[in-house]
Amino acid sequence: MNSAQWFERAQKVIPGGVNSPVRAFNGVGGTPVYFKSGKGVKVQTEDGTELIDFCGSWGPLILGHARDEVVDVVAKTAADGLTFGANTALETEFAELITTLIPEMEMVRLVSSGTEAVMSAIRLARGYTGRRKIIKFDGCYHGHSDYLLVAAGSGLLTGGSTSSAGVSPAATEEVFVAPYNDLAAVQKILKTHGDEIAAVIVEPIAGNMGLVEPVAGFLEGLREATAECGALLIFDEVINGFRLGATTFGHTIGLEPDLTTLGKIIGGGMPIGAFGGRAEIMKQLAPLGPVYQAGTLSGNPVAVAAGMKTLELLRDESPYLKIEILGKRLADGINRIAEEKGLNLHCAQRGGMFTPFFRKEAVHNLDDSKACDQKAHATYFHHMLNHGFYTPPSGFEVAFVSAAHTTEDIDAFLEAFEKM
Ligand code: KE4
Repeated sequence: MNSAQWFERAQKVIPGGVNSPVRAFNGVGGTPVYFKSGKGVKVQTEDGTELIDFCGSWGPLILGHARDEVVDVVAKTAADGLTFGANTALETEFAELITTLIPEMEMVRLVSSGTEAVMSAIRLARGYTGRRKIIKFDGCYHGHSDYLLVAAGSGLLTGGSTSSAGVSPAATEEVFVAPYNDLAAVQKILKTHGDEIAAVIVEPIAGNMGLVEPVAGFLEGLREATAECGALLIFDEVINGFRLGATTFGHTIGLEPDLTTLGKIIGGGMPIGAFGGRAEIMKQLAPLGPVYQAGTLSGNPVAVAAGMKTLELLRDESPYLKIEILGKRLADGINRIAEEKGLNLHCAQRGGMFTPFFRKEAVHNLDDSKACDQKAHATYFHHMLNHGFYTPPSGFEVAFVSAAHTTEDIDAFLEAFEKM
């Protein structure tokens, strides 16, 4: 069977044929590609084709597919037991590694997804401050817990809506939404509601409306404004964490949020999320404190083994300069070709993250991103796919260069792009 046949069969038993909406190709049209296997930068599909992958499972695969050391430790750990629902030495060693690499995290709690990490961090912020309301940013996506599905990014943008049915108004009444990079808008909300705000949550570098970097002073301003009114600042680093260095982006720029959420890379491809911060906040969590949070597979040994090995490899090999050089080569190449061919696009890039935006003007927020030509993005996506390159099937996502990519992969990508 090929991808089209699998997709037809899947739609009979899985809503939309997918286990996550953004995989449905609504943003680009056509039939989703079915992956069969992956190794390094290459994936084999159910159509008998081989693709060079620049989506990397939406971010976890900074070391590429099926890195030997990670697969080996997963196999070994699994042979000793898949889950215990009891404490293990490994989860303690993992927590020690995370809190060593992220000094701002005095304590950390493991969960099984980024959504769970953010949902738990928001509940903790509300419990710690005794306040209810939160501020988020238009186009930032923080997983699918009810109160964060307001003006969200990622898959909610390819479905045409940025809020979701089924979310009770009671949940969203407590959410203020400001444009990303608009510090004045946040200050205006805090002027009236500052003493009601439990937390401001932000993607320090936004990755769910395409790659949108913070303008100078934006994050620093959020830190100052939240400290002033007693709200907690939450950096959602599910994409950013361990992306540009073997730590958080907040630590890299010397900005300390009150809580940080993590996911993707820290699981090395297995289901893990985490949230952490100062001990005095984290100790509000059950069983020590009144904020309840739990999970059957939290700290699961197999997932922890994959994450631990991944972070150890990132700490020891530090592939970040190589990834930055390759990312820049790719973005500079796309921008050069766009200039030469008069294509209406520019490529944003930071480290291994990149997004070709189909408009010339810079993109600083969701309105800018939505003003891009999504039809042109779809044409780009399918052109690259037909030439053997897999990029995210949505213009509102970030593509990823990994440590497994080579200069040859980048140049081959650019050669194909040049044929647009
Ligand atoms: P998960 O629950 O999908 O592990 O993480 C939610 C999440 C939280 N915070 C940020 C900044 C995120 O980017 C995400 C999830 N990212 C999307 C893609 N940008 C996951 C892809 C999908 O939904 O299938």
